[in-house]
Amino acid sequence: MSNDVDPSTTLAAISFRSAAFLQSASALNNAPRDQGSEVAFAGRSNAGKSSAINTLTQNKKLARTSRTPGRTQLINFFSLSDTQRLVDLPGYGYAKVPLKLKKEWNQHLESYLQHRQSLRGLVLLMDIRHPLTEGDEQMIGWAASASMPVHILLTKADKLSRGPAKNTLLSVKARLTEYGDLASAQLFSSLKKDGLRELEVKLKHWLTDESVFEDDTLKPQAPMQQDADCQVAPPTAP
Ligand SMILES: Nc1nc2c(ncn2[C@@H]2O[C@H](COP(=O)(O)OP(=O)(O)OP(=O)(O)O)[C@@H](O)[C@H]2O)c(=O)[nH]1
Ligand SMILES: [Mg+2]
Repeated sequence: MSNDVDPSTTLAAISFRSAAFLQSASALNNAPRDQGSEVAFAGRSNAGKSSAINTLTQNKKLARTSRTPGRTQLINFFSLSDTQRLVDLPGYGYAKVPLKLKKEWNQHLESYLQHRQSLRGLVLLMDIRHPLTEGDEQMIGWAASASMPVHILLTKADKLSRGPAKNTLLSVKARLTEYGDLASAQLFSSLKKDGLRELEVKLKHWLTDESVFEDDTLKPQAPMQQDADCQVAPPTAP
């Protein structure tokens, strides 16, 4: 894709390994202060968001993973430094969640993409066997309308052999061409640690590149100013 990052680029060091749990929030009005930079991991329930964060940070206990869909129900914030964060968002598309809750959460997600000033990019995870669900398309649409860069991880790539995996990647990339430089995609496997370097390069770019910050001027002003007394929840036990 046109916005693939050159892995040889020298970027300021970010130690993903030093990631630490910061806080959980049930909604965005009790999220950490909206300053610095953060990258959020979104996707359907069970797509592999928490696993990808653990693979990236080389810490199996950081984000709770589960075979049961809908496990991550809070927004979990992890700090990489005083000014950089990773965010594990609750998954969408889980059939057993009541419709009213689904609608509420959709509004939160859209609002987060539109108004979170510190959000530099969205990592959108899709199980390679079921890419581009209705919920995924909705996320891409919201991100595009907020001029928010999206990087798609086709997760569990170990479940397909090389040829079919590549074909899926090509068809997803073809779907993204209309978004130009705002959207990119790669194969990823937490199990095999495939695609890790490519993801690291993308995240380092988003979390450190000054040009990404210029996009702030394009974003609407945040109506959801964070209050000083953020509600801090204990980390979810592994
Ligand atoms: N084979 C394989 N399984 C994976 C991979 N990544 C995640 N899984 C499995 O998929 C299941 C869901 O992973 P999670 O990381 O908990 O998914 P999630 O997107 O955080 O799920 P929610 O929090 O429920 O939205 C777990 O059983 C993981 O072990 C992968 O790369 N390969
Ligand atoms: Mg999770």
